[in-house]
Amino acid sequence: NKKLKDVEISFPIVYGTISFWLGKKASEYHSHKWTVFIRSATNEDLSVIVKRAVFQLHPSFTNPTRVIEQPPFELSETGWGEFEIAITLYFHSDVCEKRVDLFHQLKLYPEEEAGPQSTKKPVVMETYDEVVFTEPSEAFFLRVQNH
Ligand code: SLL
Repeated sequence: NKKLKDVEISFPIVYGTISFWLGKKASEYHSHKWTVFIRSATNEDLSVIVKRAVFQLHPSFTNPTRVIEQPPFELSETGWGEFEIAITLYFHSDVCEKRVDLFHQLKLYPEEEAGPQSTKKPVVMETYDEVVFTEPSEAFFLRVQNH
């Protein structure tokens, strides 16, 4: 598997959370429904490079290590509290042997300026980033070219 020197492949991504307050359906421990996601920032299929995304939730959740092996790389939960979610990306073997760790602070409650909580206005928090692969294999390079 030939490596291409002096070539860099950069993959723009967006990861974050979207959270809905449950309003009348809220209970003490399940006041919000939220989704954590990671996707391509340019509407590419992330599964071209990503084999698996592992989301590490707060230990108060049942089975806090969630493994997603198909797009969309996301999961939804209900809960009451904010915490940091660790996201680990594993790539296809011809893409990269290394993994990437990302961290995202789950946000459930709106900023004061945004007004009171509403079931109609989700709280969105997302981060733009780029995953860069240096000296890609020729196979991977050709695969992204054709996409
Ligand atoms: C806090 N440090 O105290 C944080 C912890 C944990 C949130 C927040 C669990 C829901 C469930 C849940 O929402 N945990 O029991 O399924 O704010």
